[in-house]
Amino acid sequence: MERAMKHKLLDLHTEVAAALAAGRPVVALESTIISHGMPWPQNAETALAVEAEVRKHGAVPATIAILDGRLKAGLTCDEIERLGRMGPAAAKVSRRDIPILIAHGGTGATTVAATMIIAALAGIRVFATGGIGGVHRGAEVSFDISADLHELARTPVAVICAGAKSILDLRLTLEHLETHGVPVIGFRTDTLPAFFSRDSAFGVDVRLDEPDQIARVMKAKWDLGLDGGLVVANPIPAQYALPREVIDRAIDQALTDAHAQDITGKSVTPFLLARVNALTGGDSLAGNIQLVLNNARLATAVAVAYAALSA
Ligand code: PSU
Ligand code: MN
Repeated sequence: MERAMKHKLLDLHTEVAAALAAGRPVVALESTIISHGMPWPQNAETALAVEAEVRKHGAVPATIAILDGRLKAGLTCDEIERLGRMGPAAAKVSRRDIPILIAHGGTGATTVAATMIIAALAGIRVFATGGIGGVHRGAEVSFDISADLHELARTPVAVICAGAKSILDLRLTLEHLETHGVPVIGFRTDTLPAFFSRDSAFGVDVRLDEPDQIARVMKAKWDLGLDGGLVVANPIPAQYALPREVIDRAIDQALTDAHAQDITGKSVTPFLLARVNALTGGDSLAGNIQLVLNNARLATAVAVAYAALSA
């Protein structure tokens, strides 16, 4: 049975601590999606709806962030609202930023990478988000590869996502994951979903149709001492998928704008996400919300199955 691991810099919400101590399923949720991924007030509404979805299906949600210099696993409604209102004024925290925020008592939203680190510290093995970072288009010149990929290589958390947005080079992203030994599992799909689209031209390592099959792969990996995470790619529900040409046009425009404005470093992804949201309007936001809820449902089923295997 897995137990909550304590760390002097980490605050576990009491409900999360109780669930972990009892070996009950917990699902980690990220916060950059709240501050940088969606506009206020839909961001906070979505974060709360995602938590409710996890609860409804039998797990305890643990939204993760750094508040006033403390690592947090499990936020109150007020804390979620605070991050939602801050929006991009909140720091976007990846691995390299964590010690800086801790040292200065800072507040920030955690990316996939930083959420994985804090989840693992807390003893949480399953994490639901929207899309992961990856290898950017043009990375052979820019060297822009998300720290999310390096985290997946080293930190033992399964990340349930809708694949990756095609602001990224999906082929190179998969190559990077392969090199670093990260299994990419397609849930009821043979290809890597591309966030707003249910499929892409790129195959996954294995298609699994049931959550308990995914839990078994997680357990086998970690029982063997193979470090690192897994990507579980869950396609957006069909009724919310966007027409490919609509999304491709928006992404091309966003990339052109980013280039023209010489956007670099950690600003690249938030810039592209905001431009794609603005160019596609309400349709993409509705799809984005629905795919996160869909990922939360699958993550909950996987967490329930994994807890049963570990009991
Ligand atoms: N992709 C999305 N939505 C997001 C992100 C990526 O479709 O919200 C966020 C996640 O928090 C992810 C981060 O971890 O962006 C990656 O940023 P970067 O590319 O700078 O590593
Ligand atoms: Mn980057």
